[in-house]
Amino acid sequence: MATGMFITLEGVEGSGKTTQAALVADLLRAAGRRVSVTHEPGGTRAGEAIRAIFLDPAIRLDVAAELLLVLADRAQHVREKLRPAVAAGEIVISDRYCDSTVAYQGHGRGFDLKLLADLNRLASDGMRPDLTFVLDCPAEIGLERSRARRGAAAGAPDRFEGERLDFHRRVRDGFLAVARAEPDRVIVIDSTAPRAAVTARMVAEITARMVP
Ligand code: Z5A
Repeated sequence: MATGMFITLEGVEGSGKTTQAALVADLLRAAGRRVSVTHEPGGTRAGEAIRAIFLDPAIRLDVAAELLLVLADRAQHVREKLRPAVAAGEIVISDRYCDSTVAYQGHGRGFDLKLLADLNRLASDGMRPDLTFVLDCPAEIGLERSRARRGAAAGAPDRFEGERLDFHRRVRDGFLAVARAEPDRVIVIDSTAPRAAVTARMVAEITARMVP
């Protein structure tokens, strides 16, 4: 049985994570690997209920409640879905994980980074990604992509789309700080590049680390 692998995609809103998770998964499946794609918040039944509260701009949430919701979601996601799938030999790609908490609740909201490291360890049960891609683009570009997509779907902006630009810039800086601190785990990719070029780089990096 092939050895499982845990890959996370991180980055600002609209940076292309959802797009790339699907493209990369398709290519890996075509190469014969078992791949599942999941996301946070969400990914489990409990997680999708948490996500609905979390993203609803009509529900006022204190920042501490926001933090505890993403952690509760992660605790369920790891134990119900992520760990069993990797143990069964799958390549699991998660659209967001612990680094999003560091970037959004730490660099964005201002929670203490040491506290977040402890809480992330508790929520994740110590499960660390084998590989993380930060899909990096200026916050303005990501937000514009999200707005264009939402415009097409005529939806309302979520809790974070309504935040000021400097919040999203701090979040981007937060992801880049994580990448600088953990260069062996985290690869930064310029996500303003064409989609196919981003996919090709990601698949090459994953393939290079695969245990047959
Ligand atoms: N959050 C948190 O605060 N703390 C946490 O611990 C966690 C999450 C886990 C989840 O929202 C929110 O939760 C998130 C942080 C917070 N909010 N924000 N911001 P979500 O899951 O609904 O949203 P998201 O994760 O930000 O995803 P997104 O808006 O769907 O963006 P994306 O997945 O990165 O991008 P995309 O959907 O793949 O692409 C966006 C558009 O750009 C789309 O039309 C694509 O066709 C286009 N695109 C993609 N790639 C390209 C390239 N290369 N060129 C041109 N256009 C492209």
